[in-house]
Amino acid sequence: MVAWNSIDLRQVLVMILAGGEGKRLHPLTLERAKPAVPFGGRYRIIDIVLSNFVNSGLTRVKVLTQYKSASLEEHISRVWRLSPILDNWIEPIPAQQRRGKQWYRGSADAVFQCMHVIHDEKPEQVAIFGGDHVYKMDVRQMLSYHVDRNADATVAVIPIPKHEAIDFGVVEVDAKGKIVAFHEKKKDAPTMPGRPDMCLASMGNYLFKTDALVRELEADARLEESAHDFGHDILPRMVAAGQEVWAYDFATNRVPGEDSPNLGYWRDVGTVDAYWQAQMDLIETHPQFNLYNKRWPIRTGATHDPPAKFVFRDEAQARVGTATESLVSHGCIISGGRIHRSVLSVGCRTNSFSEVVESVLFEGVQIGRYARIRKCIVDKDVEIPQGAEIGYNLEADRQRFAVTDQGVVVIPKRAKLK
Ligand code: ADQ
Ligand code: ADP
Repeated sequence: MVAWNSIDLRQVLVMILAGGEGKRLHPLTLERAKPAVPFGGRYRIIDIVLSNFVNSGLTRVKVLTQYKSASLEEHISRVWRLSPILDNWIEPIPAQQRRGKQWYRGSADAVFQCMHVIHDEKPEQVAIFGGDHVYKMDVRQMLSYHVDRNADATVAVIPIPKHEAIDFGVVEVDAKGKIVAFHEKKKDAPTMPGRPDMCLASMGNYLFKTDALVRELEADARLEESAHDFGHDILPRMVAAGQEVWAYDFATNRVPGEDSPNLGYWRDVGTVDAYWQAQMDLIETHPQFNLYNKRWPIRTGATHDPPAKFVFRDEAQARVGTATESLVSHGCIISGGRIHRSVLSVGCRTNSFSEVVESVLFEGVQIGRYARIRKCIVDKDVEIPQGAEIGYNLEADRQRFAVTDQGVVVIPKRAKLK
């Protein structure tokens, strides 16, 4: 196997696909792109994939944005701009309608429309990764696998339950790991040999040899009937033509500071339920996705907020601010009230006799006295009024808010509640 430290990492251009609309995350994505949705208190979803690249030493990164990208672009520009002197950069490329009067069609079109960057940078390899998944990956290991096989393209893969396969690209591989068939979002996708309940899914993360990528994108752009999508068009066509397209087994990836392979923890937080569950995963005593590994930090911007504060007022009246099994970000004031199994972003405030359980609070949320919320996602700057109860009577909640199949209540940004 080619050792990753013999590969010149500067020859790799990274393109992050961050333009998808994230419809299934509504109303959280009504005003922002999915990769800009807050996650884990301090972070935005895109911080996770960008941290994977920076921690892997890959620092020439373009983030391809499109849908409601203002908040995402602001975040990237403010937090992630690296040093041009060191030839490192992470920067957004907004959709520019460079090739005709339309926005990006599929994901391949997004890259095709940014072809000028590939021509300017002349990388040997191009990494094209999704911008909205929760996982840790040392990308150098995938890169050395890809270079070792002299692959035209390498697709990161992970086993998933068969009933979920309709939402994914599913691959069939030969005994060595070369992809022999690619089925994008098909109902009856083939299962893994000897595992009739599991399919091998594409994670939507690809490495391409630059000339193969350019050739395929140019050919695809000429095809009228193409959706110009990696999963629908580019990869199935390359596989059918017998090109060197390999599957990289994500379960073998191991990040520094964690003794087991990363346990295959990878979540597409594409629905509100999956998004809520991934945050509940963070507060486990021994989470699979551990934010506290200093050798693989999840990076984000710093603010000047003071530390979180917990106020002890009057024990007899239970006016004691406590948080258990929770993440509480800086700038929060737990001024009385009980927080349990919850994730609080920067600058939240809870008041006496309130209760916040199994909930996710975005920046600046205020919880009034005696208010009780359960299994709620509360978007930015919402004030939950005194005495309100949300999450205890879903029929009533449905009159006012979006409630998911699994009973998660979403209170949208700046909602005015009575
Ligand atoms: P999906 O995620 O459903 O499936 P898609 O909607 O194309 O596919 O999104 C892929 C990524 O590209 C996302 O990160 C999205 O935000 C972004 N994106 C989509 N359209 C874009 C555009 N026009 N411009 C910029 N970015 C855009 C894909 C693969 C499957 C695979 C799953 C894994 O097609 O094969 O199994 O990812 O989640
Ligand atoms: P409650 O409804 O919980 O009684 P109060 O508004 O009476 O809330 O404030 C409770 C306490 O919270 C204050 O006495 C103080 O200790 C703390 N507190 C309030 N605001 C701040 C602040 N801006 N910075 C630091 N501590 C604060």
